Amino acid sequence: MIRDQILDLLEQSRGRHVSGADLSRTLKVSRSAIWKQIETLRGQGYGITGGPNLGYLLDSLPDLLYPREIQKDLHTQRFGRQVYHLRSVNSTNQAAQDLGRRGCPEGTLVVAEEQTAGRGRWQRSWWSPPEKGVWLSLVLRPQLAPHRVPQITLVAGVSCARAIEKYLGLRPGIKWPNDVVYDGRKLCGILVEMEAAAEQVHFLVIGIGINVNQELVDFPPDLGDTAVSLGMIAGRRVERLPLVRRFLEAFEEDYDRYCRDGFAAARQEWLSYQATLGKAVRVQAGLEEFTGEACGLEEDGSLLVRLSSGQVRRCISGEVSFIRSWQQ
Ligand code: BT5
Repeated sequence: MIRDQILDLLEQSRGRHVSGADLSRTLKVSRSAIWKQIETLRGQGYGITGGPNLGYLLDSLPDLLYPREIQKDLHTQRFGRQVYHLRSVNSTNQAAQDLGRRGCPEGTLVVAEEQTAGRGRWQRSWWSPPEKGVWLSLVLRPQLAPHRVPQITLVAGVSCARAIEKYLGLRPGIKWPNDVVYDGRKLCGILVEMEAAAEQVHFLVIGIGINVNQELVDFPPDLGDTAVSLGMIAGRRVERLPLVRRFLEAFEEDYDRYCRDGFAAARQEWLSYQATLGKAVRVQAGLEEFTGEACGLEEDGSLLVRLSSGQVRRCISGEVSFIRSWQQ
């Protein structure tokens, strides 16, 4: 695309003006066509100074998750090779589901600056204010039986924690099954949705929401005590693009290993980040609710909870909340 070619040329000569005539000659389009594209790029947030006579200089890049910017320095084979960027969408999971049904390739990424109806599990909502976080979904097509899908949630949680650690040097924890937390506050949520027949997954949509640059005062009152952003932890503004790239790289690696060798390696990593075991918990699983001590992670990713009777319950899915004591 001509706009990308203009950006490439401006980037290659950073610090030096590139004349409209040079751009027009190299790209074989008129100078007025160049000018029009420059105006569009400015509208997209690229800081381009100068003009047709002075030449053009690229001063600054937008802090937006444009496909071109994500793909720069992205070391993946499939994840994020096709990117749909949306300024605003109801839910990136919804958009990715639509693409999945239309047969998009594995690794197709939908990323939005804002979600107006971001969703969590069980019809809960996910607060996704404009440009403050990473709200993305990936379409995956694993050869997998539906009952193994919850393991992918754990794999994605590990990848997310690993990406954050690699990028910022902060070591988050994972609360079973899908919350990436820091000091007990929720930093990131993961929602895996599937389209499947009885024995075989058609495709999965993995939705990830990471709070990045919200400040405490930005959070709605009901999240103020339970949520946190990377910026609040790091004490500075955090760039979102490298985080998206590190996540895609970590997740592609972990997902490929999972598909090839099974869950064991991800389980070990999950255990190294876990922030659940040894704690008193209340588990809500469907209509059932019970309390106990989270005491282990099964080979298949289920959580083990020891009840006060000594009996150990296995949870495949459910909501875990921490409580003060389970021996009431
Ligand atoms: C989750 O659900 O944690 C999954 C969230 C997945 C969000 C991503 S964003 C991209 C993709 N597109 C979507 O539409 N969704 C995915 P759950 O475990 O049910 O937690 C939901 C609960 O977390 C809510 O009921 C709130 O209490 C809390 N919450 C909502 N927004 C939050 C936020 N930004 N930060 C921290 N906690 C939040």
